[in-house]
Amino acid sequence: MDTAAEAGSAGTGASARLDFDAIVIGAGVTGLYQLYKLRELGVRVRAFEAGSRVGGTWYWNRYPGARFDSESWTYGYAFSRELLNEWDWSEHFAPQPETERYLNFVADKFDLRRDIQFNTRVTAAHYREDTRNWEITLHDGSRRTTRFLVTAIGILSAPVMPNIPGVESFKGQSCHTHNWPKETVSFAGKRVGIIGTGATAVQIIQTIAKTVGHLTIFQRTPNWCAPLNNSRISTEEMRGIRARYGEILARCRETPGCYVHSTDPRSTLNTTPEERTAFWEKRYASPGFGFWQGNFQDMLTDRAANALASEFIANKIRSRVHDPVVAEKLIPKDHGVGMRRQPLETGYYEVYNQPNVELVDVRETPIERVTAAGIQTSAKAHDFDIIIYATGFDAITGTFDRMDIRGVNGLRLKEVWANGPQTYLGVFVQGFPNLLMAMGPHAGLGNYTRCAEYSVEWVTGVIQYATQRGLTRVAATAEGVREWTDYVLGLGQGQLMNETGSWMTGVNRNLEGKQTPRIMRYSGGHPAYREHCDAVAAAGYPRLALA
Ligand code: NA7
Repeated sequence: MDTAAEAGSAGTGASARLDFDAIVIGAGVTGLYQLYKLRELGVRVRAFEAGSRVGGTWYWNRYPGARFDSESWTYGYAFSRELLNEWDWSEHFAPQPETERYLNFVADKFDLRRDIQFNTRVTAAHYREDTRNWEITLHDGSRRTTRFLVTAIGILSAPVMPNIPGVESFKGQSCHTHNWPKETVSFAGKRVGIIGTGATAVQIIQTIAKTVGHLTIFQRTPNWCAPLNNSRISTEEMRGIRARYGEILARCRETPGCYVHSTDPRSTLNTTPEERTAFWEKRYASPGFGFWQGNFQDMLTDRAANALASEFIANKIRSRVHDPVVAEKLIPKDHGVGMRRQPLETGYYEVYNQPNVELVDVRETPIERVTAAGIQTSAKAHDFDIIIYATGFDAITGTFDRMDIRGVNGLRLKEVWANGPQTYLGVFVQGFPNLLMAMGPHAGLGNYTRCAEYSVEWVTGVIQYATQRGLTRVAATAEGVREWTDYVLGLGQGQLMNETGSWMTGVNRNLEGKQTPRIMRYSGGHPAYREHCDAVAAAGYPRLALA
């Protein structure tokens, strides 16, 4: 359906006078499928995307070494058997260019681009109670009206630069990893500084270390990294994967994080030291998130169990890094293994054995400022040609906060969530009718596409239910939000991950008000999340106010 004719018409009470029935913000993994599903429903829909092409995370994060940490063949969309049949993955953990190609292939196959407006950032979204619709403002000041507004904005799409003075004064090349340039950046012979040692930094460091002239890594908090154990997928192997897609996807549906990995039912301390060492050796040598998602069931809840698993990894680091002083610096001391999202690596620790690589512990020698020539710490001046900011994101709620989202009576979403997200099922917020968050805070989170597909289908179900019945106002109730929020906060208690500062608990030390961990995710496992949401849909959405 051509929507151009409707665009620009003034929003009034009748849906036909609104520009769209539904607007989707974002054309990444979630937004693409959301657009597909809403189009299938026959509603007038348009997606707005800040990037110049589809892909979201896989469009922006084009830094060297960016790749999956989830098995490629568990990450692709499952909704189309034809798509599963047509796409071959070349590696068990595909690099970013391949994933970006995949998402473009999906956009082509389903002719999605004709309903996406690219290079368009949504800056504001205001709800109008009199006409029960949303009016969104684009970066050029123009506006569009819609009955339903669906956010598909990801959880890691608001990059944050470090709060270090002088960042603008650097005369060389520099950028945040999220905003990596499309042109190839050459590191050969260059003096490079990188700030950060999260999952992103680990991928870049191990990649550019192969060609860089000199690399200085500024580390504040080390992370517990485990080997990715990636490999190529032969044609024959891909054929086998394709034949097993049914089984693979069924397995992903059963595990808490929608990965192929699931925890071992044993408790760590009920095993002998020999048994657990053998088990961990196996996990350490296996591909993907095995050590994090496939460990003993108490690894992320029992401190003693966690300490033993941490010591196992610490010894691996000691055995791989030649200089014992450097090795100790690379071993986290303030949190245990798996309490933050585990970075996966390929030769990361060996990088520190290279003579042209230097580790700077910024807790010992803090960065004082960025200068025209490089980075000045309390100990010395480091001169660079390139500075990379692998400093992370204002995760989960940050992208919402960067838009001016206002609900009933001008209520600001940022203020409603000032003390942490409050949602109904991670989809609705009280006071924001007709706003649906695909992959919102407090929803089930894990292997991203697996969770996003479910989220999109559930959101689509609500819109279908409303449109079929001529309902024009779908709103969360106070009880619904209170019950869900209390339930999610209760579930998260006792999870060591929720006590640790990281993007997963909404902590970003560069941002005011984001210094202490909060429960940002539903932690009851995706199967239970789906069961809950399915029951709500089957009962006709009892905790929503429908009119
Ligand atoms: P992360 O995991 O949030 O990592 C950001 C890193 O940047 C982390 O090591 C931070 O140290 C460091 N950082 C941030 N600001 C500073 C300052 N001012 N000084 C020194 N170091 C700083 O983001 P990533 O992009 O690596 O990964 C995000 C997710 O993307 C990842 O988990 C995957 O799911 C994909 P800190 O730990 O705060 O001390």
